[in-house]
Amino acid sequence: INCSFQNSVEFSQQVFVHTSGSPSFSSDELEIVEGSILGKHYKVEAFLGEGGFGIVAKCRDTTTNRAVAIKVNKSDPDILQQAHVEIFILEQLRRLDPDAANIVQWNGFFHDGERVCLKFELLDQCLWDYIRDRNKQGLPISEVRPILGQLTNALSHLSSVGIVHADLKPANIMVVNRHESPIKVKLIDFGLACPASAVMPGEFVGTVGYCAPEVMLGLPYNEASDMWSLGLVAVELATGVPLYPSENDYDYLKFIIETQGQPPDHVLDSGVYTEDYFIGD
Ligand code: PIT
Repeated sequence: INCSFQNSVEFSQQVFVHTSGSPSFSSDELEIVEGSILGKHYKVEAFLGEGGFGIVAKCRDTTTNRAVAIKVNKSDPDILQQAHVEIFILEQLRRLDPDAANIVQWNGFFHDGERVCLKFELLDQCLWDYIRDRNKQGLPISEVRPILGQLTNALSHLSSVGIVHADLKPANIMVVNRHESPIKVKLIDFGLACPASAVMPGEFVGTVGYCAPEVMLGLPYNEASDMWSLGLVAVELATGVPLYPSENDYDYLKFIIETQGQPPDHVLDSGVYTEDYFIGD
């Protein structure tokens, strides 16, 4: 397995393009509406999220009357291939207990016509919405601490099975039940995840404002890059606003260098994209 196909879904060459930091909803392209039946017995009740891949819908399993979250992938061949790699990653994660590891529980997949649908446990609200609902004031330390403890636990479990999440951000962290105390969170969206052993420097799509500088520069990366993203999530939880709010990858890298200094020359020299950011010698 290599993760290089991920760029090819939306971008034909080296372009650092990003998934959105915040979710929005629609299903026009997939022709799914409330009341649609997916597979044999999943009735769509609401839309939970959207991305280049397709949508995530809240569905009712009409055989058990249970509510589930279903990720419906578009039938586009590149997205289909991406869905198969995601299934490969989710199968690796089956070695972990999802509750003990603070990762979403995956309950297999089915086909809806040509579309691949992934079934997940239903969770409550992403941290992006959770912070927004508190007027972007930041969460009390009594909540920040347990959330970060659970996320470091999630990263430690991912590392134990050699998986890099590669898109850690508030939109990909879900609160299990916002009315429950203490608060419990789980990691979602392994659509960009990759075995650390199969990382291809320079072939990566992440989110501007959260991804590690080595990833942007096209240097080798590993599980440590998720820890960089977690640091940014930590600041955002505590303050309510992103540490490096940036419109584009150039401004983001500039922010990092202004606050943390420039990477040493020998590091920059081995970056696939160094020339895109640093002009001259
Ligand atoms: C939601 C609500 C929910 C679960 C999810 C999203 C799960 C999303 C997800 C997406 C992936 C993946 C794992 C989980 O690999 O209850 O809005 O691509």
